[in-house]
Amino acid sequence: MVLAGGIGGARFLRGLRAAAPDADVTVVGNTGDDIYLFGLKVCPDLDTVMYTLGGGINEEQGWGRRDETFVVKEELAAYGVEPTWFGLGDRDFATHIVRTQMLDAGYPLSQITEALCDRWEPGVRLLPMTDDRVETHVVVEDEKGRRAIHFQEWWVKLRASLPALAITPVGAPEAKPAPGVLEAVEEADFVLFPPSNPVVSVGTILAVPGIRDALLAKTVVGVSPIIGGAPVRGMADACLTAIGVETSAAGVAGFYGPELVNGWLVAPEDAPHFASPGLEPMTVRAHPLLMSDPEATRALARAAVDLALELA
Ligand code: GDP
Ligand code: FO1
Ligand code: CA
Repeated sequence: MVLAGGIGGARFLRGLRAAAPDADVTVVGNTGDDIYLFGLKVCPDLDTVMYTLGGGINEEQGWGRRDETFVVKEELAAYGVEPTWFGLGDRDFATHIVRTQMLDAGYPLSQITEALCDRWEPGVRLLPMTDDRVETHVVVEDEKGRRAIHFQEWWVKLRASLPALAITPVGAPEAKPAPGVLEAVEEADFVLFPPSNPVVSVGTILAVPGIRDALLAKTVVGVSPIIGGAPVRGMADACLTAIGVETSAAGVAGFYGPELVNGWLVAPEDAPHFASPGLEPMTVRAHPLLMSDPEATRALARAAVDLALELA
């Protein structure tokens, strides 16, 4: 089993599929990034996993569809309809229309995700963390005062230019794990945390009551999303700063804690910084962490599996 955010999670999963082609992999996806736009339910992280594993992703961008056009977006902008800062493409729109239609017809997100995956055949079982509505909000402050905005507004529109005073997965405390999530944890031989954002991807999944507790009984191996004190891409450092965690492989390891994460893969240059006590009995192992090409990504996933098999 794997807990996944968007790009980091999806790329790792592609490596895992290559490293263990015969394994039954269940993916629990983050839905805290979800947002209603133009009346449509958009699930960026679920879609990033689905499109990446299904061969439909825009590889350079890491999110959205390849061969995308933006006619509908331009037409909406011509009507003056907000928001204009979120890049929904024409092909992507179809996914959100199908999803919203099914939600309106009463289907839970877990069943809708399964139906969408019938087309994309990602080769894993993709489950949303919950069928309940969870939205990550970020508290910011500027000349207009202090207010909470949607995570996507902070991330995509503001590019995290205002410091996050707080990051809250609204609705998570009342949410229930989606059907099959806790059962899949129980049945899993081990659990992998890909190099996803520890705060707004993996951290949000862990905020759904029951999931973290279920994982405590499991062998968990994580891959650091931080190499040499910086996120590989994106602005994960702004999220870590908001919750008072140092942007380092050790900082993220401490955030998860040794009671949850049993094995931790770090970049070779970060390994010397793990002499620090406090993380015992976590097993820390060095491995190149850049998912720069399919082979490096496969080797990274294999190293995570091997460590998990050793510790399980
Ligand atoms: P998002 O939802 O699209 O932001 O994607 P995730 O939450 O799944 O992953 C984002 C994280 O992936 C960022 O913190 C990056 O630092 C990390 N990341 C991206 N590419 C790589 C890589 O090649 N290696 C490692 N170790 N981390 C990566
Ligand atoms: N990220 C951006 O930085 N700009 C966008 O316009 C944008 C559009 C978008 C549309 C669909 C989708 O599934 C994802 C999209 N993303 C976009 C990525 C995504 O919303 C964020 O990078 C992640 O959720 C951050 O974790
Ligand atoms: Ca995300």
